[in-house]
Amino acid sequence: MSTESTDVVLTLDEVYALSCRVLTRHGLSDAHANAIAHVITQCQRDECHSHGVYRLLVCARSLRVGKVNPRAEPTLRDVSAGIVAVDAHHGFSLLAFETGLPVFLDKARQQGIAAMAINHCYHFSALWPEVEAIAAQGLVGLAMNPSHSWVAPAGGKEPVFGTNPLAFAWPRPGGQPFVFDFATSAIARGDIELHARQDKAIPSHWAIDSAGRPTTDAKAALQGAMQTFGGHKGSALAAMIELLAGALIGDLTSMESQAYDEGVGATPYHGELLIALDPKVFLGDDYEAGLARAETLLGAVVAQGARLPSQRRFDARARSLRDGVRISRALYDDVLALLE
Ligand code: NDP
Ligand code: PYC
Repeated sequence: MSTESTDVVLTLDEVYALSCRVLTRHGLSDAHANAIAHVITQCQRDECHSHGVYRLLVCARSLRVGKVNPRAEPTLRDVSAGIVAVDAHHGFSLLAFETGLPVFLDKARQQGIAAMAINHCYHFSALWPEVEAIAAQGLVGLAMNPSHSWVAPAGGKEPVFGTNPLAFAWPRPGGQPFVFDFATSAIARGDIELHARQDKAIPSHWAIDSAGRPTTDAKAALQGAMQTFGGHKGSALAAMIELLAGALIGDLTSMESQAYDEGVGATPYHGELLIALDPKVFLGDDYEAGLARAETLLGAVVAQGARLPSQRRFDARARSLRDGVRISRALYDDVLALLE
């Protein structure tokens, strides 16, 4: 660890070890702590600050309020040839994802398409590590989940939807996959929380205050309602995610998750839906030609100087692998305080 002015620089091994210490100190089993530390380290490595080391504070608070089962052992249910369900039994989602992944991928390879429902989980993480894990196996991946009802529908002022992320990954021959992962709100709530921690103003299109007026005050935004991205389009996608990754998989919507929380301030409790598609099954003998056509398409984007989503992350990843990661002294001190 080295320090420079107000930042602290950590190696990735140090981030992982610190995360494990904090999480086990708060009662998590080693299996949960390792799964979570792995994803938090990946997010900090890729400079996804809203879902990196900052999430240790969120996990610790969620454990302290006593709702999460810190030693839950996920169980699998073989729903059909193309569907597997993983019950997280009130634990965090990430161990459930790891537990279900091999069966889910197997089903996708056999059927060409498969779905995995994760149920009854506390969820705080970014989705790109999960769709990247699917693409690393040569499959196309989609993931989505509700959260707490923090977001007003386009045209309304009262929170109904969660920040509902949608992530997609497409495997590319010999390179990083094509990946996007975004909240269907204008920004992840974690980003507004980070602005509030630092007393920084937010853009006025991110949220309205509790009186329904656009606000640049991050704290007022957290008390009011977030806005969807792209107006009615983000609103429709947010609704789709409530339906697919809530009602369809027999789990809570964001409104229900918020009510379930009873005001204690834990991370949202609900389900997640993942879909994997195998290009080898879809394309058969045309597999290589199909992937080559995808490369032509993606090449036409970058050829004109536009960037692909996730390119910032991949650049940050290369930098962090070389130089370590940088977090603010204030955040580092707050994380260390969790060990006291
Ligand atoms: P951003 O708006 O920062 O980024 C969304 C996506 O757009 C990323 O893939 C990003 O790639 C890409 N992107 C950004 N700018 C450009 C550009 N100029 N050109 C091309 N692509 C671009 O993310 P959000 O704030 O919406 O979400 C952040 C994270 O929060 C996500 O990982 C999401 O999973 C997580 N989240 C989790 C929730 C949960 O319930 N668990 C709820 C809500 C969000 P790049 O990263 O390379 O910039
Ligand atoms: O940043 O919106 C968010 C979020 C919700 C749950 C986890 N992250």
